[in-house]
Amino acid sequence: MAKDWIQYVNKEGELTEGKEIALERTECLALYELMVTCRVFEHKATVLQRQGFLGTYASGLGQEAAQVGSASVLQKNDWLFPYGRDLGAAIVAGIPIDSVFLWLMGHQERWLTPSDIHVHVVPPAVEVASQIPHAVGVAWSTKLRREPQISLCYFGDGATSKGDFHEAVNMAAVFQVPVVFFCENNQWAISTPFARQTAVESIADKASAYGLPSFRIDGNDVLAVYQTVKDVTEKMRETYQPVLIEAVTYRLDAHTTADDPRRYRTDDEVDRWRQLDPLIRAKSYLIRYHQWSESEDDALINKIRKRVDDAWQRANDKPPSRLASVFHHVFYSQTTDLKQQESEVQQDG
Ligand SMILES: Cc1ncc(C[n+]2csc(CCOP(=O)(O)OP(=O)(O)O)c2C)c(N)n1
Ligand SMILES: [Mg+2]
Repeated sequence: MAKDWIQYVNKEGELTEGKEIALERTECLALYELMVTCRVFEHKATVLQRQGFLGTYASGLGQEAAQVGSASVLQKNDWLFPYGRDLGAAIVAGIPIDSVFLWLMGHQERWLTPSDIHVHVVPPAVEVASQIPHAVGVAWSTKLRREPQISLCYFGDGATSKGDFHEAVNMAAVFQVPVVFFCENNQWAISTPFARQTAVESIADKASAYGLPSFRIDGNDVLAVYQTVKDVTEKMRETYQPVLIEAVTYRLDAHTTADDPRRYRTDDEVDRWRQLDPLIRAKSYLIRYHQWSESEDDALINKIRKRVDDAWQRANDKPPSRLASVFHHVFYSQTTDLKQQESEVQQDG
């Protein structure tokens, strides 16, 4: 039997029985505004990819509550390890939206050195699960330096089948290093459904094999995600105890813009999850408990659309990225081979 899950707000936007929400109206609205920002960004990035401006794009549509609720908890100098679908989380952690667009167009520099960032956000991992050992290494070093920072490491359900996941979680548990292992269980790993990914009913159940505490949360309920990650990280800053969190959510869009999900999943299934859309739920909660109105909602969406459009304009005004830059930032000091390859690319123009 899968572990019980934590839910604060049900799909109708009603408070779950026995739960209390400590957040004021302005704090709830701030989370909602971030979710709307992620949603608008997802739409814009998908359209821009279709128009040929961006490379292949992996949409986080439907996963906004999981990303916003968790990344919002981070504090100055904490570390965030996103995977390729977590651009929303990176924006929440402070990466400027124009830098995210630039990254999608092959620029790396602005991601690595944005001026106004307060959380360390490493570039998103495209190699499945490769970021999980990195997060453990960083967290171990912060612990050895007796710093209070924590690392928040995202990965998908598919990543939990990789050796990197098992090695990293085991080491974190043995050395007690402060990582939140945050699994966005979106039910699919490209065309592999959750039931073919693992024989356990819940990713959270895997934690007991390593001696870790774990939580299974409704990943489409931003308040449940926020509160759980907040409680866990407050303790972790003192105890260094790593934790595994499974946020149960759904990938509403295709795996990437190069995928056709109708080949492997039914419209009925997608429609069922659309009813659980995290933005609809957060909006219903605000209407029900905080007098939020449709006109305020429209105004917010228009404001965010303009913000995202302006960010795109700034990104698109930059000169195109240089192919030779792919050889930079691979190693701290460039290897002889890479130097050679870079000079060959430059000679070819
Ligand atoms: C090491 C590695 N193997 C295979 C791939 C191809 N690949 C890209 S995403 C993906 C599935 C990932 O599924 P999951 O971890 O559930 O994340 P999701 O894409 O569902 O968010 C695979 C197999 C890859 N990028 N890296
Ligand atoms: Mg997945």
